[in-house]
Amino acid sequence: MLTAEQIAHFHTQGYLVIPAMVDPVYCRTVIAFAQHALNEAAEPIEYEADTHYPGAPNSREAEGGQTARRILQAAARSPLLMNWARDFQLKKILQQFLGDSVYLSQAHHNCIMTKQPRFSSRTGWHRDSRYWNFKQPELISVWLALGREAPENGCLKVLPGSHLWLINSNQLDSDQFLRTDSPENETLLEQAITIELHAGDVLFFHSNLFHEAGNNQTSQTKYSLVFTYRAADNPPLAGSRSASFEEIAM
Ligand SMILES: O=C(O)CCC(=O)C(=O)O
Repeated sequence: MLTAEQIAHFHTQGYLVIPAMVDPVYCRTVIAFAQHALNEAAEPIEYEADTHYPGAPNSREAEGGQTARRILQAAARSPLLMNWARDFQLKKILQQFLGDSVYLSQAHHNCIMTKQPRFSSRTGWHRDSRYWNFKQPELISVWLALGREAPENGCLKVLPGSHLWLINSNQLDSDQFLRTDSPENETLLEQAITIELHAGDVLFFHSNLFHEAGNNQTSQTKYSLVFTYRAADNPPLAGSRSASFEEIAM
């Protein structure tokens, strides 16, 4: 169970890291699973080229265009991944934030994120909730580091407390990224902190928390397993992409 301080940290800062929550042996097994999926090009996969983010290849046909970014639909791929998505200890933690009845969304994240050395892109400051459609933008994503995550391989940065900020549309660009060229955002962006993780560390973050990540400048692929959860009384809006996959009760 989390301490009162950990719970308060999540509520005020919008994120919480639990170090060494998962056995590194499990992490290595998931990396091996991911490498096999990449070698087999086992769809569904999102490619760097699909994102059109800075640094991504221009198309799937361009040099590096076959570089994967996310191995999608992770939970349904194997009991290996589903077991962590529905882990008992994880459920107990999520219940402290979301109440007794917690659902795993298969429509969002639900992936092994890969950040590969040669063709990885940079992700600007954004809230995951920008394209998600739920009654409230109050979901929690659970980011399991499968290996070391540091600035040199493109780890996450977050703006602490930004899940509570009121942001005007003129502070965002047309894709709803926080504009880095806006004087209004200067003091906000100065508050950024880097989330360095080791294999087995778990980052919990609110779907309204602004976060960004750089590209991978090392020679090793970075892997993270990421799932998203909601409370029972926060269903996806009917007909939206958020409702397009069955949800799984924890
Ligand atoms: O690792 C990254 O590049 C960032 C991923 C991310 O922010 C997201 O998928 O929402």
